[in-house]
Amino acid sequence: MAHEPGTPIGRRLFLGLLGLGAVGIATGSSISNALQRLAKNDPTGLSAILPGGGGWRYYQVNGYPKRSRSEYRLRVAGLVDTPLTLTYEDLTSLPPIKVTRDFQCVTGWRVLGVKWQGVLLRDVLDRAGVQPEGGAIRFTSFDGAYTESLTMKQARRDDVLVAYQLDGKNISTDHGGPVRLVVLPMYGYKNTKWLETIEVTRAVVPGYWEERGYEVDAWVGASNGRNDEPT
Ligand SMILES: Nc1nc2c(c(=O)[nH]1)N[C@H]1C(S)=C(S)[C@@H](COP(=O)(O)O)O[C@H]1N2
Ligand SMILES: [Mo]
Repeated sequence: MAHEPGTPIGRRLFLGLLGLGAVGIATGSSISNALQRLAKNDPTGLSAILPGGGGWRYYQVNGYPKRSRSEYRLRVAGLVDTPLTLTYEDLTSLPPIKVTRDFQCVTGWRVLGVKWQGVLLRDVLDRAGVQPEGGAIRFTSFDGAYTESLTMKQARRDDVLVAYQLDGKNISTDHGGPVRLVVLPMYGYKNTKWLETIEVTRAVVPGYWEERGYEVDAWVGASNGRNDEPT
């Protein structure tokens, strides 16, 4: 959560909330809840100054689905020699990879120095064995709505992870836990939260936002008409 219970709320932030008409306070729900709602649906950028918020927005197009680590399964399907159903422990027993990179949403917000831990998508693909005609990946989410895509060449990069930790902790439900995709060189929308299926396809099938106008190749600084500095 963006706001840790018990953290003092600064005067500047409090006045900011009043300015926004944070009715939660007036109607008696806790300030903490008001802050959390604000951080999740931030019209102002104010959540960037919340203690512990660090600039994150929480995005979801179809709610925040919850799945525990023990009930979690990742399916690897499509054009593979051996379709797989991996448990959380199957994933964490693959060689762990740690990376630190800024997280950049195409709408403009950025979180500096995010630490991820996970496994290479490539390692997962190699366990299943990609067939020669497999040219792309289609990702689905257990939110039942979100989809994404990568070319096989992109999917096999050293900076594309199936991630299970964020800043040293298990990835929270808000952030797409227990397992989400992390495509470090691309904009946030590639980073499918609540990852459920990795399907090898012949060609790219455009994902949720790609059907709504975002570029299929989502390189930070070189796509979607933006010029953010890659880091
Ligand atoms: N399942 C799912 N994954 C998603 C999204 C979403 O709405 N649903 N939003 C995407 C977008 S646009 C961004 S910027 C990041 C935001 O990650 P966060 O919610 O952890 O901040 O998640 C991406 N992955
Ligand atoms: Mo985004």
